[in-house]
Amino acid sequence: MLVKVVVLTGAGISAESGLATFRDADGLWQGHHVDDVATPEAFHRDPATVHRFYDDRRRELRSVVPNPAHLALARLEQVLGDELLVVTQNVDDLHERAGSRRVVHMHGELLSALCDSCQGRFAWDDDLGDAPACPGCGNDTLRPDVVWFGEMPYDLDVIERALVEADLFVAIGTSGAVYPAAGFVRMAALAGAKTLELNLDPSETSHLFDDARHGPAGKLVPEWVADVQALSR
Ligand code: BV8
Ligand code: ZN
Repeated sequence: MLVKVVVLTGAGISAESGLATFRDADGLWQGHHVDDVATPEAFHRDPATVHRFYDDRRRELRSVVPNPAHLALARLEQVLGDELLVVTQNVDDLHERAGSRRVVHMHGELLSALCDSCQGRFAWDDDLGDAPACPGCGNDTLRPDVVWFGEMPYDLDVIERALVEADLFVAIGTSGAVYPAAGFVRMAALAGAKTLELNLDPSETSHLFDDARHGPAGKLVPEWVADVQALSR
């Protein structure tokens, strides 16, 4: 009997691939204040600093690879097909490089550029700091296609529909500090889903989950996927 599963991932699932998380000791927010690099106000105030922050992260993507947690979720998609949806807060492309196809980037993607003039979105794997021309309208108004604080996340309608239909909601490698993502466990639980947290340590919303397993995602996620595969045989 196939179950409908929604998996929410955060920076913790990419930590073992060598990408910094946000809040851990050596996290991204340590080097920069959120308000200096991840708000529309910061971008209008000082675009060069914001571009440097995202150009560095985009270039860093080339030096990392998916880890066993990403690969296990791609295997799970082979088993569950359309019954699985991965909703990620991450702007990296490691889920796709691991083979996952049913992935929603609610906070955008580093490998995409958004034009402030024509609102066009373009696959992009180069720097944006040197103000390249927009492929759509030619203006030099391209910005990182990421959702900054105060901006509306992408595909909330698709996500909310999947949450209310889910039999199982699993959060992996997320601190539960940023909304509306941190509220998804409540939405899924209210709709009758079972809820599971897989995280290095208890998150800020750990108390809202039916079940929680704590440890590195690279170990927990393959174990959990093996359990689901055994169940769905
Ligand atoms: C919005 C893109 C209107 C850019 C990001 C309600 C209450 C309070 C505040 C708000 C609220 N509603 C809205 C807000 C405001 C704000 C917000 O939440 N502020 C917080 C700080 C209080 N939210 C917004 O502004 C959002 N927009 O609300 O629009 C609206 C409202 C309702 C409905 C529609 C619209 C937009 C927020 C998006 C901002 N952009 N990213 C970029 O990447 O640079 S957020 C960014 O930070 C990430 O995308 C992610 O979402 C968040 C970081 O969280 P995590 O991914 O969880 O990472 P973190 O480091 O915190 O934790 C890592 C975890 O992994 C830890 O628990 C650690 O233990 C664990 N871990 C570490 N290693 C491992 C591991 N686990 C397993 N294995 C390991 N090896
Ligand atoms: Zn344009």
